[in-house]
Amino acid sequence: MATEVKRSVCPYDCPDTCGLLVEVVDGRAVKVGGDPEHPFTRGFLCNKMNRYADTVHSPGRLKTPLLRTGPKGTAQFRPISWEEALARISTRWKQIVADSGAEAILPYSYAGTMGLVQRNAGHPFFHRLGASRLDRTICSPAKDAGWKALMGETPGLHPDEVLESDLVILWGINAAATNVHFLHNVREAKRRGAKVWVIDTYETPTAEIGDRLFLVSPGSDGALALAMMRSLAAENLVDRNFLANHVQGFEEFWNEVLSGFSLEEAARLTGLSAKTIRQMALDYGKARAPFIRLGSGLSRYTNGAMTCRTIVCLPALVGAWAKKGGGLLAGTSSGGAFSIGEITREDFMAAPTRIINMNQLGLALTQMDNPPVLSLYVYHSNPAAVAPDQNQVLKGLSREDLFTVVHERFLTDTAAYADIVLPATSSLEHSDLYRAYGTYCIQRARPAIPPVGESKSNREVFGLLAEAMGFSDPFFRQSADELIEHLLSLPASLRNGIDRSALDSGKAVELAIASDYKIRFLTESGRIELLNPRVRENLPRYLPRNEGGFPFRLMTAPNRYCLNSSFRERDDLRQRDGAMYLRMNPTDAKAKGLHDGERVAAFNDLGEVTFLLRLTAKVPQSVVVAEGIWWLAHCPGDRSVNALTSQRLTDDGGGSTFYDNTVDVRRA
Ligand SMILES: Nc1nc2c(c(=O)[nH]1)N[C@H]1C(S)=C(S)[C@@H](COP(=O)(O)OP(=O)(O)OC[C@H]3O[C@@H](n4cnc5c(=O)[nH]c(N)nc54)[C@H](O)[C@@H]3O)O[C@H]1N2
Ligand SMILES: Nc1nc2c(c(=O)[nH]1)N[C@H]1C(S)=C(S)[C@@H](COP(=O)(O)OP(=O)(O)OC[C@H]3O[C@@H](n4cnc5c(=O)[nH]c(N)nc54)[C@H](O)[C@@H]3O)O[C@H]1N2
Ligand code: SF4
Ligand SMILES: [Mo]
Repeated sequence: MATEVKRSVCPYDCPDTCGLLVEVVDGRAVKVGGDPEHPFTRGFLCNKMNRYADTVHSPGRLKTPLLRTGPKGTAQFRPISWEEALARISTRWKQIVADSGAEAILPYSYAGTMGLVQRNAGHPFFHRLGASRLDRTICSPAKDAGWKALMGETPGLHPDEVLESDLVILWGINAAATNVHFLHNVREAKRRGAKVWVIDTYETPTAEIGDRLFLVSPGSDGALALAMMRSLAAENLVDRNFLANHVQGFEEFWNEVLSGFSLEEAARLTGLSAKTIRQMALDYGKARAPFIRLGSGLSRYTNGAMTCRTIVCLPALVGAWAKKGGGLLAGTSSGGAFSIGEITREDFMAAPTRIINMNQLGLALTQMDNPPVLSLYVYHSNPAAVAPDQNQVLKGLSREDLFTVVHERFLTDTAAYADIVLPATSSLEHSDLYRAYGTYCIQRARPAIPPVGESKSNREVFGLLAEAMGFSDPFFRQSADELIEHLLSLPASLRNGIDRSALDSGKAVELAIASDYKIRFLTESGRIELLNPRVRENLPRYLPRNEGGFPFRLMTAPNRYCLNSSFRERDDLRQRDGAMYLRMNPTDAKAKGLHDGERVAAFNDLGEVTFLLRLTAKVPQSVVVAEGIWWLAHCPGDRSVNALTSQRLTDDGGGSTFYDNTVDVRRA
């Protein structure tokens, strides 16, 4: 049988958004590799995706719709036809709408696929239905709020600029796991003489690339940034010319915040010495073109938006933006490349409906009234594993009166609680349009293989549900490709000059950001707004983290072997990950009489989770680390890490606070 090679795109929630080359034999993907012509992928994939064919053709793929036959959570189902599944769903929903109103129905989706069309496919349907709306804030809205407070709509620094930098700071990002292709650029910068700093709360694999590793107390980075800026000003290392021409409010910032913020205070909060902080300021201030890559780790705290906002001030003070290679990359803002409104169709909403924060799903399912949530429709997300306060989420999902439908590729922890499960296509089986959030590339994908089993794409399923509910708008009958053609026919300045035929052929093309984007700031005043009169706190300042009440601060960071709860279907990756470890400093373990390899329980007010203990000096005292999100079936106990994380929100943006939790640990 002949091998065909087809282009596709990595659909996962990763800033790199790699280009793929898929080898197809007889309708099956047999090999997936990186596209050598993709400017960021450069022909190699991460260790998760270089065996993507094993995910796509995994024996665990769902192949037919399923109907629950046992108690919720026990994953007992029998196969049913699509006709029966759609009839059951629409009958139940019509009843709920008649009895309680459509707001009793809640969609829940997030990042299983990042393709714009499939990802947002449910919005028009649920708007037309009049369902409750979901505030999709589980990831990094606090980081966005921090960036926007100063920089408005200014695009993030192009990742290739790092090649021109002489000081690269990887701040709150474990790029070896979450942004591997960026590290290619960082290595090249290093080869050209740049120094690399890593600022984190424990020694991650990314520390290997750093010349210096600075470990801070979790949630204290705002204090570090403020103290560095105070030193920069005190040592006359601020760029007065840049401040005068491009920055608003430095004087107020100095008078009201920086002048009163001592190095000693920052040392107490961060755990770094005052001498170290001052030296960091001197090195940063003297660097020719310092480049900060800001991760989202430090934004997932009750002070997260303010922490990010404070760090975003640093390049403004030293005028780094004016230098080739200098500035800060929090994320690329390529959103304007497409008219997202044509996909989400807010205009289908007859009247604004209530909005439920996705970080508070547990509360919504157990305590909401007027009306209570009576039906939950989950697609491309796994809230039983990824949402905070797992005990409350599972309590809600266990409700006998909650009608839950889950559209999935695998029988996840969430699907185990469904009344009806629908089988979903993988990215190789449907069309989509992608834009990256760590580069300026966009790409179009067409199906490389036919659907596995009876699986259907998000867009197809919402078309069928619309028909079953009697929604007649022709929009619901449009195919994904028709919608993509429509989106591409609408003008957008970011797409000016792109090679449309390259895009249509499946190749990645780069958006053209304005050449003066680092000097013409897209804020109300046209300047970087250290002082921003339009936000609640006019100036950045130090906000404390959540203090918690238990002795260890719990880091629940991503790792290389999974992506949130995705890829847990893969035996090879789980084996390389080892087991669900809790990593702890040997001195802390000794004080508690705990030993490497034993079963321990981490606990707090919210719950208790069993881990295997791993002792390592890479984790500082008073911190414990649980990397990756495990499926319950693979846990040593009956809960995974999010039974320890709270539904508290960030200071701005309504974000999650996954890293701002404390626990105690004992032998299990
Ligand atoms: N392999 C893999 N890749 C992924 C993911 C994954 O799960 N696995 N997740 C994807 C998703 S959805 C996203 S949003 C991104 C995640 O991207 P990021 O949120 O940027 O995640 P990380 O790169 O792990 O960065 C988090 C880092 O912040 C550190 N950290 C936590 N608290 C603090 C703090 O107070 N101060 C400092 N300085 N550091 C702190 C953590 O220890 C961790 O190393 O990655 C995406 N890519
Ligand atoms: N403790 C802790 N919890 C976290 C985080 C953390 O750092 N620590 N990170 C948080 C972050 S940043 C994020 S973004 C969230 C992400 O949380 P989620 O958005 O829930 O992401 P995944 O866990 O990857 O689950 C996505 C699911 O979508 C399914 N899927 C994939 N493609 C499709 C498709 O085309 N259609 C359908 N219907 N299904 C599909 C996959 O099989 C998978 O089960 O997790 C958050 N949870
Ligand atoms: S690095 Fe990220 S975008 Fe690239 S293949 Fe891996 S998960 Fe996908
Ligand atoms: Mo995320």
